[in-house]
Amino acid sequence: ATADIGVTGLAVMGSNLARNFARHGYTVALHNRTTARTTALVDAHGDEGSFVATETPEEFVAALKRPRRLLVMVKAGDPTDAVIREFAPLLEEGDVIIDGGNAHFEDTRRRERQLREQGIHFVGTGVSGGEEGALNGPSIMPGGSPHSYESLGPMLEKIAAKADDGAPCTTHIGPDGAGHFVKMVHNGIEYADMQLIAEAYHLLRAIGGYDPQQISEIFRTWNTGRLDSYLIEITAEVLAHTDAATGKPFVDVVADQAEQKGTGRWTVQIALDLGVPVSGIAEAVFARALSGHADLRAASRGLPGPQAKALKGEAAATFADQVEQALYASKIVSYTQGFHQIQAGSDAYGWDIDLGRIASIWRGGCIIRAAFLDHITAAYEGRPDLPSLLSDQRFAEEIGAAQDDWRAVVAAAAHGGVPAPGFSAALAYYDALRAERLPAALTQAQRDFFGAHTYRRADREGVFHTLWGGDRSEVDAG
Ligand code: NBP
Repeated sequence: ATADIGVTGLAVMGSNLARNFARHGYTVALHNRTTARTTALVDAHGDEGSFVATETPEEFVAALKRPRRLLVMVKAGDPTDAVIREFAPLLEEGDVIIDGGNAHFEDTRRRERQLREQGIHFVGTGVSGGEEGALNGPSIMPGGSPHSYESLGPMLEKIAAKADDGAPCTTHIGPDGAGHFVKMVHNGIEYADMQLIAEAYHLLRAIGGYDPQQISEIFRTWNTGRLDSYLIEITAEVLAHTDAATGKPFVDVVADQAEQKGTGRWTVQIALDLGVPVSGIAEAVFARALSGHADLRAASRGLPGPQAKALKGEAAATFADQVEQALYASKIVSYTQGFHQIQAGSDAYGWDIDLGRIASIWRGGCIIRAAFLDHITAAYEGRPDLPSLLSDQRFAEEIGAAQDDWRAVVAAAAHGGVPAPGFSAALAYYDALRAERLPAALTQAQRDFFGAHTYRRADREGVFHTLWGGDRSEVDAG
């Protein structure tokens, strides 16, 4: 046995991760259900490092040094279970199976539990950065036992992206499903970031009166400031692109129906279970869903509403600055909500996740990489028990300074009839948190009225019920 690690599942992600390991000096055993993929990889890239191509699961396992490290990069769901069923009987105590697919964290918890009984470490691992990241350095979010990280961590740290300060974009996230949970929320935040950027574009076009080329320039400028991020950068590229067939802006020839694979939806489903208000992520998932209802949209197109009037000159430029403020403020809210969800997951499952470390490993390699994440890391380093990102002085001051423009943009969207669910939901969240009193008091009173659900009083301890159907006197319901 000569291989330091083995990769089974050699589609784009598995192939690129295998090459990444090999380029860092590791000997990599290769396996794929269909051998043609293994052969193709060795033919095309065999000279990049040391590979051991294998055909059968037995050969593959035999090629691995002990404790064996076996990275599974197959389609998430049943294929992952099939691969585990195939390989687990061939492994021994202390060996490590790493699942780098986009698994649901509950599946990861189940698999970890089952394999633990056999003495096998199961490391559910989030990998972000797409195929390019897999090859050149992804952000890696491994869960599993701390023991497994001792042998695996140094290898992951080698192949991971490096942040600007040189730190590797990986860390041990926490036990069992913690890695996949954090990857899931990462993707949820990614949905929210993308939705906010899309709304900024829409507003700049419909109300600002800018064309895609000009908006590309605006994004390019934003990318040199506090919004500096991969998603802003690629947005500028997309908006500057012209369709070769028609000569039109590319964004105008793409069908306006956004698809999704499921991690954003999972984030919202789990947030509902945990009772965490991730309204920005939810709006982003629903915005994609709404866009896909072509028939409903066609049937609704004639509904009355204002026609947004485009601003000109100085007024348009001022509006663009306001949109930048609204985007930044809404982004702070998205991350506040996402980190709240990670904290809630960590509490519910006993993962003890270090939120500052999470922000720090998202600084490179992944889709939401952004300069902004440095400030989140600093916020949690300064105060590990920070109740919310909005409690951090820097973020509180920034959002405070942005709020007038943010409100102006949300108002302009409403007046102009331009949907801005992400901006609006973020602002509503901010104002709800700030509120001295919420109308939840009325909601709870209604619940007591129709269902005798009882209520607590703001002025004294206890649980009460009002006899709504009788003399409306209050009784002690404690
Ligand atoms: P795919 O998700 O397209 O999966 C293809 C691989 O799964 C092939 O190697 C295929 O083998 C194997 N496979 C299947 Br399908 N069913 C199998 C089974 N029953 N037994 C054994 N192998 C089976 O590949 P991918 O796009 O490279 O993604 C791999 C994983 O990484 C997925 O879980 C994905 O969600 C995750 N991920 C993807 C990205 C991305 O940007 N694409 C990013 C981060 C994570 P075959 O060749 O024999 O058909």
